[in-house]
Amino acid sequence: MQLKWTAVALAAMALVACGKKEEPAPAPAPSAAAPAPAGETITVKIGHVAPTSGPIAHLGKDNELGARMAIDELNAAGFKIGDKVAKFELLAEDDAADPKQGTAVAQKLVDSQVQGVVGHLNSGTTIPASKIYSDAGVPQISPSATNPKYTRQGFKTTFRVVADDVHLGGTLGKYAVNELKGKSIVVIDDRTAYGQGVAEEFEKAVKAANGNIAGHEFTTDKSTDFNAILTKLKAAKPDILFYGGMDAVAGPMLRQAKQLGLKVKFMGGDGICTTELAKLAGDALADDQVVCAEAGGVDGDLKAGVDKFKADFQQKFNVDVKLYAPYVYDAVKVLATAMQNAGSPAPEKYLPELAKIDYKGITGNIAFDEKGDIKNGALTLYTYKGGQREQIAVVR
Ligand code: ABU
Repeated sequence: MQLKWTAVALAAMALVACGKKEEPAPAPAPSAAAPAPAGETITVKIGHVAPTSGPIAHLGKDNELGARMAIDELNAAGFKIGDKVAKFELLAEDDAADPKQGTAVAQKLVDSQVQGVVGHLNSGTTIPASKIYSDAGVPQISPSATNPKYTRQGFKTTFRVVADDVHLGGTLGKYAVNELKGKSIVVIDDRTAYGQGVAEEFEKAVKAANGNIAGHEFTTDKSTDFNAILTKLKAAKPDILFYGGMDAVAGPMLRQAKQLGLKVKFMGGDGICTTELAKLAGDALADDQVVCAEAGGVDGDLKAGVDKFKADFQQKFNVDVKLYAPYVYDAVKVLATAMQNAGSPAPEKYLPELAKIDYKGITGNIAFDEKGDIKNGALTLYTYKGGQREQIAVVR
């Protein structure tokens, strides 16, 4: 024993002799799974990603404010996980709807040790980012990315609280043929994961209903001049034009279609189905001209809850809900509830609870199938009258 002590003392003296200070043992790395001491709060970091810059920044901000609303409510309510009060922190990132920036901010959130992520907004960013979250074991709920591939990669961490493009494009394709009685249907898509995907599903459904696709042209999510492709499609004498893309492009496209004398019903998925479309299209948006679908649906008794959310949102942020803020709000609450059910915010502890969640949100009942997709997802078909979005029907 004496010999051992002497050896340690000699080693320390040797360190001093060569000018090195003996370092204290390093503190253990902070772990999301480490329990907080009794009586203290625990901090829970939730990441959120959406494009808060660029052409669809208005939609990215809408999503981010939905997350902010939920986080503020959870903190104000003293939401408990186990016997600790949880203090939720929102780590909000901008991916500019760009896949590369999407993966960069996903890695940043993982490095910041977020315990869950809500986002991203776009399919083109959500899909590549999901690999990063999956590799890190961080649960991710997308409130708006609708490309089916997102939940079909075999990842255990991917969830979605809205319907996908198979449902959206399929329903709209059938509607174009069976309800709108389209005879010459043309398509434009923006070549993004979302725009291309939803347009393909629309086309498939039109053909399955024995409808006629008379042309398909392409643009990008940043284009502003559509005269060449609209002129080409005009030759097919279309009665319906379906656009696979977002409202920031659909608005100017409607204006240019009007200038060219192209009289068509204008259809699109959730990306165009925003309260902003009327502003972006201006007087080119005729009553009943647009038919689009939101990838969620609220009707009956649930409507009062969403209406209250929209009024509270307006009052808190002085801006109207544009599209998916209620779904983002629910997604954050779903993460918190799964953590509460597990008694822990540690991803590996609450992930099994998330997979079997049965949560009554303002947007409806949220439970996931084996892929992580919402069970019994709804769609809401809308048109616009007097510049206001008006519901046609909720369909399942
Ligand atoms: N679902 C429409 C907008 C987001 C996306 O899927 O890219």
